[in-house]
Amino acid sequence: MINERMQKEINEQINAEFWSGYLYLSMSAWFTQHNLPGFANWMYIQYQEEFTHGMKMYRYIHERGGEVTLKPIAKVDTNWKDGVAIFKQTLEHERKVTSLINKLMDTAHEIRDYATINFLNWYVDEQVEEEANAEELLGKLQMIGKDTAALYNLDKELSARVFVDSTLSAEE
Ligand code: OFO
Repeated sequence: MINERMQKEINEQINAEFWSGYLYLSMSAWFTQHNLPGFANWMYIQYQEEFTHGMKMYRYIHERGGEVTLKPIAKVDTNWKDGVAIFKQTLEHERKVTSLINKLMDTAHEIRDYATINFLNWYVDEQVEEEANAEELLGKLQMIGKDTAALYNLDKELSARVFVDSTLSAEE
C-alpha cells in the first residue's frame, strides 16, 4: 500500500504532467498557425509524451493499491512572440518539472519508500533528456535567427519525429 503523503504528491505530479501536455499542445497549435508544421509535429509529440508520463504515475498508484485523484488542468499560454520565446519557456518549464521530480524523490527518501525511489528513477533520467532536447532546439533557433532557409530545413527535419511510448517498454 502506498503511503498517503506520497500518493498525494504523485497525484499532484500527474496534474503537472497533464498540464505540461496541455502547454505543448497549445504551442503545437501556435506553430501550425505560423506555418511551421515540423515544429507543430515536434510539440504534438511532446504533448503525447507528457500524457504518457502522467499515465505511468496513474498506473503506479493503482499498482500500489492507492487512489488516483484527477484535478482540474489550469489554463496555458496561447500566444508567443516567436519560436525562440516558445523554446525559452519550454526549457524553463522542463527545469521546473525536474525540480518537482526531485521533490518527489526527496519525499520518497524521507519516508523510505524504496519502491517509489526506484519508480522515480525513470523520471530523473527522462528529465535529463527533456532539458537537453529543449536546450538543443533553443540553441538551433537562436543560431538560425532570421535565416528563413535554415528555419525551413529545421522545420522539415522536425516533421520526421515520430511518437514512441517509452513508458511502456520500461514497465515490462
Ligand atoms: Fe514529463 O517531462 Fe516534460 O514536463
